[in-house]
Amino acid sequence: MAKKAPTADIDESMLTVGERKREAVGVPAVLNSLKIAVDQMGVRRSAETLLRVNQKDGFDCPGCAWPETDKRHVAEFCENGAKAVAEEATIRRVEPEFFSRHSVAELAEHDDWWLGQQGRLSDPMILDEGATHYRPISWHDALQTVADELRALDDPNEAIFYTSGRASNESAFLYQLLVRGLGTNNMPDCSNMCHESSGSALGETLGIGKGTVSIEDIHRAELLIIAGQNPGTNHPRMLTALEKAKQNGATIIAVNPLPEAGLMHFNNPQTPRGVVFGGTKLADDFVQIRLGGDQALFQAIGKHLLEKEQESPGVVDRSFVDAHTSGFDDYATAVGSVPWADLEEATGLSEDRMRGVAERVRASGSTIVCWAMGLTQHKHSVATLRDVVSVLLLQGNIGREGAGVCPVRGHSNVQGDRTVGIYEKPPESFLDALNAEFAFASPREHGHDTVAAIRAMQAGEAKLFMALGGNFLSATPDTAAVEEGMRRTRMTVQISTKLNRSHVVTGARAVILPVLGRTDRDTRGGGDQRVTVEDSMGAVHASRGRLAPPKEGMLSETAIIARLAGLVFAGRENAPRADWNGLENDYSRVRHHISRVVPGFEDYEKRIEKGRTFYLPNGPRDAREFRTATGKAMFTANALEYPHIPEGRLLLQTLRSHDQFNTTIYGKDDRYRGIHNGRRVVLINTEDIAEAGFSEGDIVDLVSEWDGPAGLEERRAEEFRLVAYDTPRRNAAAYYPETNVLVPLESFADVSGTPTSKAVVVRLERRA
Ligand SMILES: Nc1nc2c(c(=O)[nH]1)N[C@H]1C(S)=C(S)[C@@H](COP(=O)(O)OP(=O)(O)OC[C@H]3O[C@@H](n4cnc5c(=O)[nH]c(N)nc54)[C@H](O)[C@@H]3O)O[C@H]1N2
Ligand SMILES: Nc1nc2c(c(=O)[nH]1)N[C@H]1C(S)=C(S)[C@@H](COP(=O)(O)OP(=O)(O)OC[C@H]3O[C@@H](n4cnc5c(=O)[nH]c(N)nc54)[C@H](O)[C@@H]3O)O[C@H]1N2
Ligand SMILES: [Mo]
Repeated sequence: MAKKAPTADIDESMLTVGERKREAVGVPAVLNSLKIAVDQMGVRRSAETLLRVNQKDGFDCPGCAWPETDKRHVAEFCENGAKAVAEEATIRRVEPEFFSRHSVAELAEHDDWWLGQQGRLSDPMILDEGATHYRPISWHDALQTVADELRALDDPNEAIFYTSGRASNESAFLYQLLVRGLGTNNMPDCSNMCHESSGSALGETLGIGKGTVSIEDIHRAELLIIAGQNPGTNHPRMLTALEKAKQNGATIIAVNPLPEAGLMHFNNPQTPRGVVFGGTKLADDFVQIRLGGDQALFQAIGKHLLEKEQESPGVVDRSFVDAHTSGFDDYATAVGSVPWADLEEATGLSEDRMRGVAERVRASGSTIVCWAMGLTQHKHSVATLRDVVSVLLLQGNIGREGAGVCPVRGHSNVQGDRTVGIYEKPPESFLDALNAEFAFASPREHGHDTVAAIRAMQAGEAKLFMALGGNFLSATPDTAAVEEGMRRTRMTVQISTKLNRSHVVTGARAVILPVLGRTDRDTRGGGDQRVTVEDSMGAVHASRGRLAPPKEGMLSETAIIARLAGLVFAGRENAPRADWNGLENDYSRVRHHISRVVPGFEDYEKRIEKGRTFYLPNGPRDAREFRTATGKAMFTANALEYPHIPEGRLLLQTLRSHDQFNTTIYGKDDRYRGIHNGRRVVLINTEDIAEAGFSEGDIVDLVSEWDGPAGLEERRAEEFRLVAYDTPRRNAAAYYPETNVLVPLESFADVSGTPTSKAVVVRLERRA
């Protein structure tokens, strides 16, 4: 039997701290995810649903963007994938009656866990100006209300259109068409807070803002460096690929301030080897680096390789460097002159230790570097990733088997959304193709990214905020500032599956448009519809849900946007020419448009038939073709940067527990790290606890300090418990989104604008 929704928020006084795990997955994971699934949807629906995840002609897992292998297991089992599915396929419902029982003010007192746990949204709702409660509204009136508000804007740049990475290619493509049809590029997305630094660095140096490896490359690499990533929790299916790589003889180096269980050891529940024989050791070398020290580590590797090349040529792949790269000399001079003492200070590692890592790189014939948020959410992230690229270029590790860059993407279709046009800085070529296809004039002025959007809201310049999924309020930095900004708008619109805090901190008016999710059957125009997604490695495939939708008459994202666009553009000059009604009822017609606008989607419909997957073209991977400013892969010379931690302060990284998907909190445990029944903890080195005059278990406030233009700014997050943990001195960790309130809006990465969620200067204050 499914369990009822909780009636109270997380009670942090129940929190317990147990032992940290030394390995990931295994049978406990299966049991844990089954329990969550059964709580949400009962036994029968759990079995029915979980068997369909990532199967050919089934639905794409709404969890992470890690690719499927061609031979899919029967129920390729992933604990956190199962939780993502259960969260969506829950039988709990949030119906109009729920909203008449709870005022918006009351709902705003709850945390994201409580809100999400209440169940699936099923009816369009509106909050009228001055009203205390949302009330139900018909689909037609809801969409007409939003359309009227959009049509009434004096300037389309007064609206902001956010996208989260679960949106399908079809819905995202229509959404960007709607937005550009209105006349703005104000399209901040979750990517701005996520892999934007990767896109910036890779676009500049390799000419494509994506990874250059396939899943087979991972299996065949001789050396895998996994930096700033916690795959055991966030990409559990990646562990299967790493296991395979190990079996093929690969070496794995994990670079992380924390000894994450999933990096160390993997117990595969799909194999007898995992269940009975204790699994596979993963990391051959765990490099416990200081927060933000990665640029220094990669400069050290480059420096060492170049020194060895001097001693005996052959380390550097000269023919590759000469034929395919630019900037080698400047790079060599730059890393040649960085003092080892600086590299040691930045990383907390000795020169010998770093040379040891570099020797493994030297010995490898094919190297892949994988990374996620630990590398992208720092002030100097773009520079760090340029240095990662340079190290790979030295040995010709781009565009051949078992080698390359692997930014491991987050949301299941975040990469696809960008491919089909969700971007505040669209390339001209994309806009030209869009104009030709739909006979209108796209706006050329770049739009707001996430940080700029928040500033526009604060300044009262943003009148309307619409979100295609996500939880803008809780995912963005500086929660208090965003809250104030959201409240200043005239209308907020959420197209979503579940309640979250962005639905209860609203503009003067607010509209909720509930949508079908990946697992739901979507029947339109007489046929079941499928949508398509692109995984982290540029492979596109279809996804089709089978479950009965939460409520009769509910619409998909694609249908909602098509219908809204029809209303917005009715009788309008300079609007995209499209058969909105036709698109709403047959998504293959959306795909047909995509195939004519976005390169690489030719014969789209055919290539996704029968569960087939196709790879989008990738110049560096396929042909060592680099569309950069120099026409070659670029070495770059970057000044060394790393965070400076003032006396008596800590550097805080904000990360995910094992029981959450971003701001969606599945449960209250972080099993691998030994945290149970609560979330307000700070993981901190024992000696730092002592030095600050505290004891383990003490409750403190975290106060962030930011040297802003108007002097020292402070932000506070209250009541966190100190937990002694194996982390470098003065490097602490705590969960997002509870700590987002501490991240200053002005603290973002150079070039990419990504908030610095992995480097917040804080002090601890005793609770009075
Ligand atoms: N179950 C589950 N799956 C998810 C998500 C989820 O929330 N839950 N989120 C999805 C999304 S959108 C994303 S982007 C990904 C996120 O996947 P991850 O990037 O793995 O997520 P984080 O929890 O932010 O973990 C950051 C990791 O980097 C390390 N780290 C932090 N700072 C540094 C640093 O300066 N240097 C180095 N070398 N390491 C550092 C941390 O110790 C931690 O291990 O996962 C996706 N998949
Ligand atoms: N401090 C700190 N902040 C961070 C990060 C960090 O590491 N530290 N990580 C950043 C990263 S990497 C990311 S990607 C962002 C994530 O930011 P977002 O993508 O904005 O946040 P999510 O929590 O993934 O969004 C969850 C909501 O999406 C809606 N939803 C779920 N499924 C669907 C669907 O199929 N369709 C629609 N329309 N809606 C759906 C539900 O209403 C759910 O509540 O957060 C960023 N913020
Ligand atoms: Mo992300």
